[in-house]
Amino acid sequence: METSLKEHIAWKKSYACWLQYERITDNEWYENHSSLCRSIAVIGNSPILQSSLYELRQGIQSMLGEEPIVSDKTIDASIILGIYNDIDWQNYGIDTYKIDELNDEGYIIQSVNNGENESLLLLGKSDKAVLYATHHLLRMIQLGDSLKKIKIVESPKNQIRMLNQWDNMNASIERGYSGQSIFFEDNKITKNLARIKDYARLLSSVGINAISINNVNVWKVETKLITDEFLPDVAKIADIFRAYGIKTFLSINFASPIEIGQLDTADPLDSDVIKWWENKAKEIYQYIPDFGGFVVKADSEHRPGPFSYNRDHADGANLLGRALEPFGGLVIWRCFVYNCLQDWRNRSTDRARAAYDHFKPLDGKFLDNVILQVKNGPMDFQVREPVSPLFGALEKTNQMMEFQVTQEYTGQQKDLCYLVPQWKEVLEFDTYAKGEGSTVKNIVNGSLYKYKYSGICAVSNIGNDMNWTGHTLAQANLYGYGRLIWDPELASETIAEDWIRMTFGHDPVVIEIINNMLLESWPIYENYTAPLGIGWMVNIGHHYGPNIDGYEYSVWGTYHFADRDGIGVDRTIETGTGYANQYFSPNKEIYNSLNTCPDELLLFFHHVPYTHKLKSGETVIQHIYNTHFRGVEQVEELINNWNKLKDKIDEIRYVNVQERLNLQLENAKSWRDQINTYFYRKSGIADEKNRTIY
Ligand code: GCW
Repeated sequence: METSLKEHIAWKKSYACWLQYERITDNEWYENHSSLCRSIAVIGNSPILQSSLYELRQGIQSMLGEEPIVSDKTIDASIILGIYNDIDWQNYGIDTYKIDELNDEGYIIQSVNNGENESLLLLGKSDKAVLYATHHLLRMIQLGDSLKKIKIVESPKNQIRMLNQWDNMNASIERGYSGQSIFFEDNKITKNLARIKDYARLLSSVGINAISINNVNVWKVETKLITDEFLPDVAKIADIFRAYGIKTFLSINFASPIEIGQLDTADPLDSDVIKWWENKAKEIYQYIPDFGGFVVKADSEHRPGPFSYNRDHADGANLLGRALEPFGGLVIWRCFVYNCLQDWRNRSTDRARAAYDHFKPLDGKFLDNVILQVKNGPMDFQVREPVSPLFGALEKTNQMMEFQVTQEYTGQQKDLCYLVPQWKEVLEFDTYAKGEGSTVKNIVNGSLYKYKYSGICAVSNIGNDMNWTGHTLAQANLYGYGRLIWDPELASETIAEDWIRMTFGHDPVVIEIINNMLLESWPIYENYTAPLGIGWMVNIGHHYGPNIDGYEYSVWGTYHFADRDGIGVDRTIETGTGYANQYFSPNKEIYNSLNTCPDELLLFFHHVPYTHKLKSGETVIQHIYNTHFRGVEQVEELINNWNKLKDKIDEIRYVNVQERLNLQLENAKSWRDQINTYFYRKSGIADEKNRTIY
């Protein structure tokens, strides 16, 4: 996006996201801390340590108004950074057991005696860890925390903390709602590397350590990203990310040997195909010595895969795993494999079952450097779904969670939907795979089954809009995703509050209003869209706005089965698709029984009459009316609350959110009216409160 300097300055706050580094106005804090921020010494040298120094200098200068002196003598420094191997940390009174506690990306921030003065020691297990410590310190300064007599010991809880870009080389972004790609334009890699560096800074500030830069649907040009036509430019992107501790991955086309290799097959057991991928891997690593590996969508939504050759997904993934193994590369193999040509007459097929049915039987057949990437729910990032039953079901196969930060089904960054509470619920879910306490967070952090590789990834929500995410408040989802997967114990409220303070400052009114708006937004969105876990009811293709029967009469078949008598999908063991049986006990029984199935997932598991009474005491039909009327009122309340901030927020960001809230209101009304009318006409049952139903 071309912008003039003037425009750029006006947009500065939108662009900076949570790295505003506003000048500190709290005089007391300044008095107490300015000497502590006076000078920096970095022990050791590496691109990542250079980035740490750069971030710290910039941040401190901007917040305290004076550029810190950089010294090569620790004795002169008020802030000392380095890797534990390079620093005599015992001299500073750091305990050995604390160092042992850290994982490779962990760090200690501690107040230490340094000659006459108190200094801050930022000690990392690796240079990446030093960078994270630096960001932690900068965050504390932004939040106005005390830096006196501190002792912080931190390690990330998840090993791989990744973002997937769904960017195409023509600059479009699949499911992107914030402009075009920052990586590609005109079927080439962008020359605007400065923006990519700014993205790397934002991501590293919340601890992201891996990224795949192109869409999992790999089309014609993108297939060539792994050829010498593009690898030199991919390497430039990898250099930028590397300096911020982030590994670069590419999505690949399983049919590459045919499309760019002149072979007539992509059969994973064919010796020419095997050789071809081995050579390909060698070539890639010549350009990018620490290349992360491949992300693969195969046999899914018409993309090629091993099924074409009567091979299974272990054959497919291991083909690539073997090729990458000598270089330490990983294969991230997606489990979003299902038959997208359904038939409504056949009640035994069920898209929700597909991932488990395909992958559970293959458990243990994958190589060590293959990781299965599983969407959080069995369908597709709906506002409400149960947790995918594959979590806990794979004992011998590395596994990783896939979330969607981009709001494909949750308002497309027109509607406000803070997703951290949803992700938290998923991570807290107890699968009972090895008895009580087998939570999803303990599966994806690798502790339950001792996976070699594991973690969390998510589809990114950024594009080249000046504010990155379209909706300014959607920045909270990107920030919150990083913070939550670093430490799933953090509360949604804490993450939101930190984000607000860093993004908008410390005015208590601003904090309270935005915090409430964020925390209420997911339930509000759920209120006015598809009820009780049924999902979908969206327009076909673009997935925004209501179209209740959109996918009901489509081969993609994500049904709700509403008729005049009732609604819902019977996924029980006795009379339904049997999906409930994929869970461990007692979840299996809880979902399977109408008596114990939680209200919010009722229609995902059961087909019930409209007069069925929920645990809340309401009937299904009355619940539908109530939530849909309520949802619109709640959006009106969001608007009223935002209006109170008019003089407290810069105009560009204020107006941006205001405009989106107005769009959200239109959307909510349209959902309310279509849903209410539809179900009134189907059921013939009137609203108890006699409100207007068209
Ligand atoms: O959510 C669906 C999207 C597709 C996407 C697919 C997937 C990249 O509607 O756009 O394709 O999932 O996850 O592969």
